[in-house]
Amino acid sequence: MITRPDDLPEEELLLSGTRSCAGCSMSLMYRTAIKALGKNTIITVPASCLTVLHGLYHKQSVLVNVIHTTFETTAASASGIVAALEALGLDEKITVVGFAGDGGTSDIGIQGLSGAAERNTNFIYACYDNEMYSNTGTQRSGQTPYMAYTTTTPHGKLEHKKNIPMIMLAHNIPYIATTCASYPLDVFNKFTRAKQFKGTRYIHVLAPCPPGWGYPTHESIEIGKLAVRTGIFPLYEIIDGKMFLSKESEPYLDPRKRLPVADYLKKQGRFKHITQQHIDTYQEYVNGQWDFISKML
Ligand SMILES: Cc1ncc(C[n+]2csc(CCOP(=O)(O)OP(=O)(O)O)c2C)c(N)n1
Ligand code: SF4
Repeated sequence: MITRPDDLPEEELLLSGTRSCAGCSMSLMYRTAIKALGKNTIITVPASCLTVLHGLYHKQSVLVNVIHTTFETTAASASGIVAALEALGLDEKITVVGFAGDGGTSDIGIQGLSGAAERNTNFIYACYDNEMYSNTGTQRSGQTPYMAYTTTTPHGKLEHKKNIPMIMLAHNIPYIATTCASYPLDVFNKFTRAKQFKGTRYIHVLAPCPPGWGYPTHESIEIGKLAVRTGIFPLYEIIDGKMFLSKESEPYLDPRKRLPVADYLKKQGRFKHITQQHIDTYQEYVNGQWDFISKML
């Protein structure tokens, strides 16, 4: 486990000049995640902003092997790669990773993901969660939070987020973690830890998106930290079914230490239409989420 930015490997596997937007926290997170994964990795990526980040053949922005697959097939594609590596006797040497957005994970890709997890396929599945279908102009996904504006929820989404890490927990897989692009050391450590397990490992990364969420490009890191400090996005690991709160989130088990959810919501254009009643509902939801977590610890 590393504790200082200086401890991150110096070699960059994500090259400068990607095609992601200014201030994209997904690209920052990806830079750190692939440092942890290393060059002996095959990543399969469905249609998403991450496809765009990689660039167009024959110019590419990464030094790891990447396969672009169709929107719904991330986990199925990873299962095929794992089977091929096993047949070639290379499965101990090469890490297979499915890396998808929240739409590709919690909506269209969930069937393949559930099947692969049920088989305990030997791969890491990482979902970067920008809470909408960003690549196609910000439509609602199952991960879009309550009351957020998207082009398909013009008055705000009426439902709360789908809890994908808990759905993954129901598959009895050995490793589950949540992390956030604002905490690169946590991102690095969780991808490194995931590599140490065999079977299906799932990492859910909150990745703020300036154009989709409606805040200035230089605020991505602060917005992600506010998601953690308000308790909206708890950071934890679940190892063989046992939950461990990460140190970034530990203080917020105590409700008095959590910042009010309004501190987070009011900084983002996607919530600018919300009323005090919505904020109260949001706060109750977050408090309930922590009651649930405290029972799991
Ligand atoms: C079957 C299918 N339906 C729709 C699309 C169009 N499409 C491409 S990327 C995308 C959005 C992906 O959203 P998400 O998985 O959340 O990743 P993000 O764009 O946010 O990075 C959509 C709808 C497609 N490529 N294939
Ligand atoms: S739309 Fe959002 S997630 Fe996609 S590249 Fe731009 S900032 Fe990143």
